[in-house]
Amino acid sequence: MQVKELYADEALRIGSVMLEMSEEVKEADGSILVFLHKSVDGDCVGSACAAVSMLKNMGVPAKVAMPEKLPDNMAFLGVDDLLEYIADPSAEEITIDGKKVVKVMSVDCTEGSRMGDMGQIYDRFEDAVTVDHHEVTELRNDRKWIEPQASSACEMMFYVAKQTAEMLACDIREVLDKRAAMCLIAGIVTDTGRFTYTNTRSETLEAAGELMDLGGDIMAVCHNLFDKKTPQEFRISSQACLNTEFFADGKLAITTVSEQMFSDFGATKDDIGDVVSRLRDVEGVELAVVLRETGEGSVRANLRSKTSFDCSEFAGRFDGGGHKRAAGFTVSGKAMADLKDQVVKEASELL
Ligand SMILES: [Mn+2]
Repeated sequence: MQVKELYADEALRIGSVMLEMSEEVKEADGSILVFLHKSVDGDCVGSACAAVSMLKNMGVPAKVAMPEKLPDNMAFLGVDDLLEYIADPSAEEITIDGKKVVKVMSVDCTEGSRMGDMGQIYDRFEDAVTVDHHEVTELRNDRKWIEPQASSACEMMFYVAKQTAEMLACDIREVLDKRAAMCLIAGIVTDTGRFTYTNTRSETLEAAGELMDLGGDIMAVCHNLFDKKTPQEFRISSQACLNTEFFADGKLAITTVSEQMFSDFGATKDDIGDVVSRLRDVEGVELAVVLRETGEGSVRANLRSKTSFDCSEFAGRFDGGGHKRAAGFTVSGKAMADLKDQVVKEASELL
């Protein structure tokens, strides 16, 4: 089956599952929470906000269950009213706007273990509706659309919105408003690295084109998510680049960012977000790795590869995951220098 037809079928299926779910929730006078992964990015925030806004347009109270604060560079999306920060995820009954949460959805991730504290809530529901483009081997069922060929969860959500509008025989704007279009384009731009990664397909560009017509502003997204730099972001990322070491005949580039560096520069993890792709862009580099101390006694690794190295498989060795060209993992109870040595040794054998 052509990818496009596949998208259409699956998007239609999920659109009708969402409609069905919203009817059930209306009857129960309840609400829906939409979950996303920890270390939030443009794609999970964009697809979650679009899903919430679609559900609201279907007439049900819905919110995004945020595992952490929204990064400052996403403030331009203006989505604060769609986000819920749940102080006690272990509480027996979770309510939003006074309505009990009776159904859940997840976007850009499938497993509760990737959702931080919010996973405690998500894992209580067995019938979550899911839209995800990460490779997962299990956890598939007829309420989940998992499409590793899609560039982003946002691209998938766009096709869901499109098919839902078709099903309701209404204008897509009634399902997906201008703000939601902006959110979706933000995720597509993020996960395709502004349409430069190999996950950019013609379907991706078609979706982006239609989203532009619906009010999605690619220029605003690129400026806010990529080009705009605070002075501390500029300085710490430059320093991280300067500290880079090369191994395996220049095929492996690796740098580390310590807690000390973060405090010296007055910077946070969001300020080094683009370092790993800058390392990967260096001629001859196949695998780029950024290790950073999280401040919680663990070290986070971000991996990017250029053409052949399977980052997802490598991250799997450390209980992490992701995609072939971009993945990550977190290791606790190991010094960053030791983890670096281990990564250099094991990755060099594969390069
Ligand atoms: Mn994604």
